[in-house]
Amino acid sequence: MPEAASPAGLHLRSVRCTPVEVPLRYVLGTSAATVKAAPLLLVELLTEEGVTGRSYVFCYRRSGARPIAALVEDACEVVRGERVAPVAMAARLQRRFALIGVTGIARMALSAFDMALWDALAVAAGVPLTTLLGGAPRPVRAYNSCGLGLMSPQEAADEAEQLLEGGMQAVKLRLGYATLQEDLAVTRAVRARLPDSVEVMVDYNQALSRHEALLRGRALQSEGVSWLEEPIRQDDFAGCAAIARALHLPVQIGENFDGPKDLLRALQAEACDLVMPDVARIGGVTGWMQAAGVAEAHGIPMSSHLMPEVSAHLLAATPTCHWLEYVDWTDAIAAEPVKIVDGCWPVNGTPGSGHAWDAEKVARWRME
Ligand code: SMN
Ligand code: MG
Repeated sequence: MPEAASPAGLHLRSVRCTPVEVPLRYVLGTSAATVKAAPLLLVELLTEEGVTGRSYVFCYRRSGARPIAALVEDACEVVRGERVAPVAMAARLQRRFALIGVTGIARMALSAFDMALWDALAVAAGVPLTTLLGGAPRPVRAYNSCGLGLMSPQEAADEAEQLLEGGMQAVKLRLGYATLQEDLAVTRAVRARLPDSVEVMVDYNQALSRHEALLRGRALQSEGVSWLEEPIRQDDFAGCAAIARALHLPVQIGENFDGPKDLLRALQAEACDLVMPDVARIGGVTGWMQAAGVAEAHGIPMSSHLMPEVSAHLLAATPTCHWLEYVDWTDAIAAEPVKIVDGCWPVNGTPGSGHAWDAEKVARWRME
């Protein structure tokens, strides 16, 4: 790789997509589906100047990887040969993809493409992505979101304790058992096992009706939990607003926001107290920074969803930075797995957005 390729002088040559399915150290049983292995799509953008831009997205299901790859390749064709300019390219691509609709996996593909463009710019400039965005490299506070799926109170308490390694100061518990009593039993078992200083977030993955969410939210708010995540259908902003008004426990949503416009609509509806966009659904780095401006304008704390590598860089440049969601999923393919230190993800001076994969490990977990 040439040392000091000017970021202004990068031109897009081609893209290579590699689907992998990485094993999880902790199985993640949510109320919607159980994740035992994580299908990821790795994206590498090659430039005429020899700089490679990297990104990846979590595909949720094995079947997601191929169609997302096809859409990334399609996006690359649209702007191939042009000067790398993610904001301008995002506008062009959104226009070109308007007929299929920039939503769902098309949104994920354009987000992956955007993240790789920004990575290339940061690598070429020889700076960490956060620096390119006006942030300062620094440790970002993280909560451990590995594991703690639906399981018995005893198992959950044991697992919660293991998740404190690396000095983690917060964990996230999945709820949405058949009854409130079961939700309470697991929450109490976890809360009782952890030091008071450790925060416990709870996530329903949209399991509840509005009525049930009010009942369970009222019960949970005296149980020492820090936020109530996606209690009901993610797009029912009026329902979320009613719940947020009724509870002093903060309501957290955002992993299903489709672009910055959804974050704006949610905040205009006063649907939540906290937001946590997913970089692959909010529109990549470009969409995230636009969303961060909207969150800042509303005074709403902003956290991330999965994909901690790039998210850490983004949070370090987010005015209302709250929590990084930590998962260890890419340890299986990383040249060097990231180590959490004192509960923080280290964003250091390494150029780019934190993607260095080991070719042999990638080959081992490649999905055919
Ligand atoms: C979640 C969603 C999808 C896959 C894994 C985990 C969860 C979270 O909602 O917020 O981490
Ligand atoms: Mg969630």
